[in-house]
Amino acid sequence: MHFYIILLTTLVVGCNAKNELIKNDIEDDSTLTTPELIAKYKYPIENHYVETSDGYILNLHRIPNYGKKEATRKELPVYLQHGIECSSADWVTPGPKKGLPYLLADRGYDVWLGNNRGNRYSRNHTTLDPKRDAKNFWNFSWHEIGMIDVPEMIDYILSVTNKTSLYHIGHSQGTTTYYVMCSERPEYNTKVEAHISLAPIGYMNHAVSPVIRFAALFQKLLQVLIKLFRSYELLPQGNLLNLYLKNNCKPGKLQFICSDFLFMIFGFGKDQLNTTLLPVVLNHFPAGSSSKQAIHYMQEMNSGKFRQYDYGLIKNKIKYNSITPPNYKLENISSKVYLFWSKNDWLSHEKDVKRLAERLPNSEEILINNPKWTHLDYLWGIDVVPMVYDIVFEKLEQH
Ligand SMILES: *[C@@H]1O[C@H](CO)[C@@H](O)[C@H](O)[C@H]1NC(C)=O
Ligand SMILES: *[C@@H]1O[C@H](CO)[C@@H](O)[C@H](O)[C@H]1NC(C)=O
Ligand SMILES: *[C@@H]1O[C@H](CO)[C@@H](O)[C@H](O)[C@H]1NC(C)=O
Ligand SMILES: *[C@@H]1O[C@H](CO)[C@@H](O)[C@H](O)[C@H]1NC(C)=O
Ligand SMILES: CC(=O)N[C@H]1CO[C@H](CO)[C@@H](O)[C@@H]1O
Repeated sequence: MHFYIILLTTLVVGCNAKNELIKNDIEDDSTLTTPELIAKYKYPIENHYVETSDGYILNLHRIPNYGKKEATRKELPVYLQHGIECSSADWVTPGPKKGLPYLLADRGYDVWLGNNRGNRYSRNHTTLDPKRDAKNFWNFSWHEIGMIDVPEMIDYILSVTNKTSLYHIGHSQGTTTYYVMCSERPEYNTKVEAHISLAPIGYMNHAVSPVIRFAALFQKLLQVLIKLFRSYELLPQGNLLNLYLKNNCKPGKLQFICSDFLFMIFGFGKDQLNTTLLPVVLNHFPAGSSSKQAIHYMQEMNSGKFRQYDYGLIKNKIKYNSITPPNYKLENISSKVYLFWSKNDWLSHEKDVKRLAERLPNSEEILINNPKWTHLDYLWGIDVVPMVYDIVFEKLEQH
């Protein structure tokens, strides 16, 4: 009898202790920054700053590999670029054994996590203040990120590591900015050994996300409202949505609202959603971007083109010498591009991916072997390692 009571208490205490541990981890991981998270899980971490040619100060996070045994070290660095409203944190929130940067580091890669202008880690500028000079500071789209931030981060990484090329992995907007860069600055094709596109976003007119589609209907009106209310920044850290998600996404609270919020935008798929991880994820996301980035995507949905920002007839004529914006020259992307796509992605639609693939001279498609895979499962899906990352590692090894 006694034995059973002791056993029972041990089990209960044991479980409680374990739950307590998980609970603390969840709370910690929600508030820590990317470098703090990486340090907590005992990986080496470095902070780097890149000053762009137009004055933005970008924060790169690095998990270096020089502490590893020479024989296990991989030759070329890997540079990861996040999507819209995301940051370097979204790659690492699932923790070691799940997060792509950790898995790459375990395999001996020197891992670099980019943060494009405007997100919580890259809000500094040599002369502009994101609040006081909002109109100018936030006057950029993913066009500028692809033309300036991505190539300048690549040059920085290559100079620090003394290499001539690297691997590049992008998720969502992180793929758009890659296509922009290699289309318009083709000399960067040779600096990338291979590019992995997770949920490719080039053309967008078949995207099914009802939230985004609905917003796109009112694109012109939204542009007026943005000017009127001076809301040049879209969903910065600490905004009302953030606070709401922070307070209500904990287990036991109205968690279904949080998951439904993600599902409505990115695609329904409960199977791959880890509800324990959700509060952590939603404390790091959204991380801030410009309203102009969202408007540029809406223009894509409405025009069916993958082209530069549409400033309107007159300004287009002055800026581009044509009343419509120029298309991106996808044929210039000579580097190897692996397109990872899925059938339940509400932003990266099969038809749009196929159309993109047709124009890319050196691409290969990989369809995710799970018909319910959504846009966000590439980062946080329960089975992301066997479904996606194992194939990514295989592809990198081939180069
Ligand atoms: C960026 O700005 C923040 C807040 O003003 C400051 O704490 C931080 O040190 C700055 N970082 C760089 C690299 O200038
Ligand atoms: C924003 O940038 C565009 C393109 O670089 C430029 O034409 C426009 O004048 C800028 N607007 C403001 C308010 O600075
Ligand atoms: C950089 O790499 C080149 C060869 O690629 C080598 O000759 C040179 O010594 C290296 N420089 C440094 C500082 O490691
Ligand atoms: C869900 O996330 C938590 C916290 O990161 C982790 O401990 C757990 O193993 C994850 N569950 C699954 C099924 O991946
Ligand atoms: C370097 C390169 O391939 N440049 C080409 C980019 O695309 C334009 C138009 O498609 C060509 O004219 C360039 O030669």
